[in-house]
Amino acid sequence: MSTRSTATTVDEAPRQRRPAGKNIIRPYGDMTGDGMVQLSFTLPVPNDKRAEGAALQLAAKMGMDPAMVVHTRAMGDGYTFFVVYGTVNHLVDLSKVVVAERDFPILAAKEINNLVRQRMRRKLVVVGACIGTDAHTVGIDAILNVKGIAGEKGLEYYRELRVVNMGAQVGVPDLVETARVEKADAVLVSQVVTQRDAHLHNTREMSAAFREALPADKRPLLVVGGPRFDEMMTSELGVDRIFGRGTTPREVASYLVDALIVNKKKAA
Ligand code: B12
Repeated sequence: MSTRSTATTVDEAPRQRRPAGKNIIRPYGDMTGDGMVQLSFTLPVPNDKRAEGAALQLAAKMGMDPAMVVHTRAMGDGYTFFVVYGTVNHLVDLSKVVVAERDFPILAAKEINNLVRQRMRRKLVVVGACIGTDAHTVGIDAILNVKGIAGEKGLEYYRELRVVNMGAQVGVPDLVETARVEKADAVLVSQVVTQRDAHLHNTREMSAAFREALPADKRPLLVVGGPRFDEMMTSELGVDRIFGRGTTPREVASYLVDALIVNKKKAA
């Protein structure tokens, strides 16, 4: 049920304010529908008047007109951080917005435990890790560790789940081997660093390694998460599900029982 999650921009709007229609909207800054947006970026120039001019030129080329530089800060030698505030003329057509909808119910911990106990008759095994050089474990720990996040306990809290958390900077061969030895039902991988698309390369490497190492019926459910993933990219990355920022452990536990027990809809 995956289609790309972009807000579609449509035709250029006339400069004057327009009443927002039911589906057509524009940004709100000082007054409804005034089209005002705020943008931040860094340019490789020292923080001076010329830098502000350069920021305004960029803003104008991006369609912000008029635009104001409302904040500048030197970022070390020869770099300046800007916040620019200005008007854009694009409209958003809400009827054309497509996102990855949640297609499973959120269950209570008790229901999750009951489903695992009654239908699997053994513990559901989850192996988690941050792979590649990524050492950002806070996200995966929030999902796996008892302490959890946002008032929800992590997967370790669920009596019928067995969690193996491999921690940071785990190599893909190690992950595959651990998943095999532990007989993982699901592998949960976190990728936070996105420089040079590292999260995409690492995820593709991981899913290819599982496909190579294990036949389809022995392969665990492959789940990745991190704040900058496009949740629509599951098939491109060869994984069953992608979770983005703000994910909670109960959402993940509910997905696991839905995919592994209720609907058995492993796809990757
Ligand atoms: C804390 C932090 C660190 C800590 C990490 C400590 C640790 N043990 O995790 C330290 C100081 C070590 C660190 C180091 C670095 N960091 Co850092 N770090 C951050 C910071 C401030 C917060 C990240 C965080 O903890 N978020 C809170 C968690 C709860 O959120 P989350 O990760 O998004 O997880 C949620 C969801 O995404 C999802 N989720 C995440 N993973 C998974 C997995 C699964 C399976 C599922 C289902 C869900 C899921 O669920 C979670 C809960 O809702 C961010 C900036 C920011 N404000 O986000 C930068 C940031 C991520 N770091 C960054 C960078 C560049 C680095 C360094 C390269 C800096 C350097 N030059 O050394 C190093 C890299 C180290 C490495 N080898 O990875 C950049 C990444 C930029 C990019 N485009 O990739 C950021 C964005 C800062 C920035 N604006 O530049 N960092």
